[in-house]
Amino acid sequence: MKCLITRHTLRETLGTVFQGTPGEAGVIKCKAAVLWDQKKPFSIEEIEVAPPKTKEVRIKILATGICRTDDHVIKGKMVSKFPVIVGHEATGIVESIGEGVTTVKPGDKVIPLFLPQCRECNACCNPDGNLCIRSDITGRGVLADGTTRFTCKGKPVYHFMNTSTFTEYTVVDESSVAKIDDTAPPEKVCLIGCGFSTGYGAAVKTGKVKPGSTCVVFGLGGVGLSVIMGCKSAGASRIIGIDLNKDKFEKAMTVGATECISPKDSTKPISEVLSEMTGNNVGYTFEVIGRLDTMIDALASCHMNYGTSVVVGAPPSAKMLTYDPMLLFTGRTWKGCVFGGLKSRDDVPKLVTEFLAKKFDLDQLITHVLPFKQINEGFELLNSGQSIRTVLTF
Ligand code: COD
Ligand code: ZN
Repeated sequence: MKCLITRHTLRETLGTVFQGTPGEAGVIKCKAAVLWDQKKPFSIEEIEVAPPKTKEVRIKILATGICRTDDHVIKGKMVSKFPVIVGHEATGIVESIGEGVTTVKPGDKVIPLFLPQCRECNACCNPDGNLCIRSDITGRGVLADGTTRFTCKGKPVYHFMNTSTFTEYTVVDESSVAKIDDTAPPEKVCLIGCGFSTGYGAAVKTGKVKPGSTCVVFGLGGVGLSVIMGCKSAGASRIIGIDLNKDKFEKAMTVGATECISPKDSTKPISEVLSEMTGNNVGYTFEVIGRLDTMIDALASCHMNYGTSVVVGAPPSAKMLTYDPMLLFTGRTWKGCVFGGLKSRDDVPKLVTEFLAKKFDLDQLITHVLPFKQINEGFELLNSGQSIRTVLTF
């Protein structure tokens, strides 16, 4: 797709960049997938993308993954204002920067970050924290200054989770962008912007899986597979995958599971099955489904004294959980994490470097690659369960 850029000319290379003074780039007209309302398909529209203001960065998107959270907005399960440009798992090139931006420059290859890292708030300053105060978890749909950079047919269009990547160009706050290695393949490392890191970080950063341990992963979708990769990379000697759908087992074994079971194969509670299988030695469990019953199953399945259970799946909103506190009294640790507990601006570039060093393989997670304009087809693949990750290329 071609973009019409006013006031300045872009180089037609990967480094499509504005060469002028920060803060002086013009408006860009380009194509974006706009959601005008919930429960409606995406509409490919011409939009205007305003130049980045102070401490903002305008990015040309090269590739973007489709994540279940984007679909939550379409289905109305996640609060959002409309019209909106969703998408939050991408790779791009910095096209221009606003005044005061110091950590990226035009031409840099970057990953936009749905979880910002301002490096000033309590969560950012604490070595164990990552839920930056600037995260847009309430669906404000605007940048830090309270306004949007997108317009379409004369109407403002809202941002999504500080990223909005289903567009040829987006604008993000500097706290929501990480520079990555120039040689990284955009259509692969975009997964490090969400799905992969959410699972992998849950194992290596939040769970702190120890070498030689036994891990159990409940839910073998793309995020669960990434948890398995994290457990493997941390040196777990036994990784048991659990899913109702046995079709998920083969891929799980390919990425590092040592065995897979379905809860349907036994009448016993899954915690008993796992205890028998492992000689009562499950060090870590991960809930990667987002269900209340499996959160309790996962907690009960780790060792009663030294076990750790990590909630990775987002719980259904407005639902409460009842559990026997004895499960915790005996010594278990129950944790949760967003983005795997990773500090986004610090850890995303490191993960890209580790990917380039072949520490893990993202190809296993990418089942489909489609041109951006086929975005609605990409969501059909997600909803029919045919895809793990679909990546859209521009
Ligand atoms: N028992 C066993 N397996 C089950 C059960 C069950 N009762 N129910 C479903 N499953 C299996 C399904 O067969 C499927 O294989 C798997 O669980 C779920 O996988 P997917 O493909 O639906 O989903 P993922 O892996 O892409 O993502 C699932 C999450 C729950 C991790 C995701 O929806 C989520 O909550 N992500 C974390 C939230 C977050 O960090 N959001 C920020 C930006 S995304
Ligand atoms: Zn996501």
